[in-house]
Amino acid sequence: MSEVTTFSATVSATTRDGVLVVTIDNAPVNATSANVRSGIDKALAHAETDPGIKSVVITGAGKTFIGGADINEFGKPAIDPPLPDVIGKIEALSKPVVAALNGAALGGGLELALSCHYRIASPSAQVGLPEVKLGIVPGAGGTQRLPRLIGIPAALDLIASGRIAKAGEALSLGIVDELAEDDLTATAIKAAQKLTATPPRRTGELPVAPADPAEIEKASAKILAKARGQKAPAEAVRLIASSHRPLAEGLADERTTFLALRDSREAAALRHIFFAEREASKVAGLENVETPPVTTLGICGLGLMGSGIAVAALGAGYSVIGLDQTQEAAEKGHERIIGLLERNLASGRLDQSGFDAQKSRLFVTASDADLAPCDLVIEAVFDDLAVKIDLFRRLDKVIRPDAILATNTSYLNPDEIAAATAHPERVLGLHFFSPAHVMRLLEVVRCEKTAPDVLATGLTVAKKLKKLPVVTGVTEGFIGNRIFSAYRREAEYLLEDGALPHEIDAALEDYGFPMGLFAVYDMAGLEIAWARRKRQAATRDPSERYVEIADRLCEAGRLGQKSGRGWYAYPDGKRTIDPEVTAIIETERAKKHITPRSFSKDEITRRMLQAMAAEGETLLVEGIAARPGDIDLVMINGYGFPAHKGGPMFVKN
Ligand code: T1G
Repeated sequence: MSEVTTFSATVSATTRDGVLVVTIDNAPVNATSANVRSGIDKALAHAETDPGIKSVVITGAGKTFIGGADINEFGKPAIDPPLPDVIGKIEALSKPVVAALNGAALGGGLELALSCHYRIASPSAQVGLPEVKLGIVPGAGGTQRLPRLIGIPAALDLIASGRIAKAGEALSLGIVDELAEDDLTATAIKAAQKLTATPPRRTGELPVAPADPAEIEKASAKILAKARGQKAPAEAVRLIASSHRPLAEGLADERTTFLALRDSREAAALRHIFFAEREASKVAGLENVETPPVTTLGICGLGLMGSGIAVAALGAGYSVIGLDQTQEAAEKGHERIIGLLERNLASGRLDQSGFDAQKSRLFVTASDADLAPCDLVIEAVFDDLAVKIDLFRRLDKVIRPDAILATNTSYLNPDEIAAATAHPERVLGLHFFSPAHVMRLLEVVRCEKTAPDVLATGLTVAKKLKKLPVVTGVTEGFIGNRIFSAYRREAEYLLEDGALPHEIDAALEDYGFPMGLFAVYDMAGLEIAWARRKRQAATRDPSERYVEIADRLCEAGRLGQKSGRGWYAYPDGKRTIDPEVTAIIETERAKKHITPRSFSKDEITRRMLQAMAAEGETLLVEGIAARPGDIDLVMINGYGFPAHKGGPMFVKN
């Protein structure tokens, strides 16, 4: 093996038996930053001219092949060589080039691999073109080369969804040619040597297999329906469906489209979310905090929320001890959890061995003492302060002094719960969103006395549960429900001022919410908010505008969809505008001598967004939320705010 040749700070190579093995080492994910592109460019020139080099292998250092183009470079002056040029030179090289996928090959990373003449993957490798999740399309040949390898329908599925495929699927699709069970580089060198006997197979020269227009039409329609107004998926569909064009023409169209989308507000919003998700779990002061190992979770209350948490915990590899009030209730909870696991088995999300392993890690009981082995206990019992305090007092006597107590309360004050325990420093909030085994968002509540290692452990457990943790301080409703209350209030002001529920819902749905606020309200039920409003009545600030319309609906028994009537009527389950509700709204307006006026969709949307952003600003000033991006993540992942808009705080700027 020759000595190492350095082509740039992030690209080096050795020559082994006539094969130039090029390694990209650009932490943290080997993104194709300018330095990587220039290094590969120089390595290719060297390979082309050095007669001792017969073929080339390109691989990555660490656990990622190439995580994509460097997103940090977007919006900055372009630095040559552009990635498509480097990729074109790989494909055009007169000597065979083999991609050795040592890990994730995503975005520009997969596009670079597609331009190689052969692709070998380690079993841990993953491939994907997730650009649409950033509001863009692949910009370096993905929409043109992938269909040439795997056909239009399969390319539509991967690119328009942005999903990641594991090595096995990549092999079966034809994205990779071979899996290397061991020593990826040695296998790649052998393949590179063998390929010198035949002319390089250039992906760009392959024909696109003919596809049934009806099948393409059907797939495209499904993608556009799901895109809910986003531009990138539609453009991806157009580029892929027309990939039978001459390569140069398709590449030019793709590049123009990519550049236009990259500079769009929608792409800026999605990049904001991408980085916000990674910032959210970086909490000042926790950088070097040691977190104890957590292997066994206790879950108290095995109802809808508790069983969802249990399924998420079992899926993450934890052992779960479930506690309920009686053995019968515990058994019912066990059945509920197993039922959810069986659904995962039936859907293929879980295989039989996975199901058996998860089932074997579940134990339920009605005896507090059985929670003694738990490293962390999450309570998801009835949202009543006395009930939670009593439970935590009992658990104080049972669990180890270093074990952690987490409350899942939505509206109670976790500081009051913590204050009732012997060790308030070990208490924090873990506010899951229902269904807890599906919803990514997890508000990690930093109570007044929560110790740093306890908070850090909560974040570690959240990530292992595959949740999106966002730290919040203690306030009624934490971040999400505080903002939800503010925009519900604004919607009710709009009702009094002249708008109707279906007009407000239509404006929100046009903006990109999957469902309007009043439709969501009816689905969740009006009684919880009503009980809270009644609880707050005595201490409500008389100078604050209070809208009584929702109270009138509840007093009339209109508690939402499950009672057949709420903000809407539900004859045979279909949501319909109800003149009775309009009459109630008009009566309330008259009582306050309000002359109703009409509102445009834009005005409704603007007022709702402003109400969210204003409450968000307050949460930042109060120190409840650490960053605007955290607030955006909560509203997108917990309340349906359209991700491609970036969140209420992003929109505001
Ligand atoms: N550019 C710049 N930084 C990136 C990056 C990227 N593509 N991907 C990750 N990072 C940073 C991230 O911000 C974090 O930084 C650190 O790396 C670790 O990330 C031409 C134009 C690769 C699966 O969309 O999916 O190619 O917080 O926590 O869990 O058509 O990162 O440490 O300071 O996610 O091990 C397309 C995005 C780009 C893939 C690794 N590619 N990345 O997961 O680490 S557009 C993507 C990921 C493109 C072409 C187009 C994941 C990962 P910090 P992490 P991880």
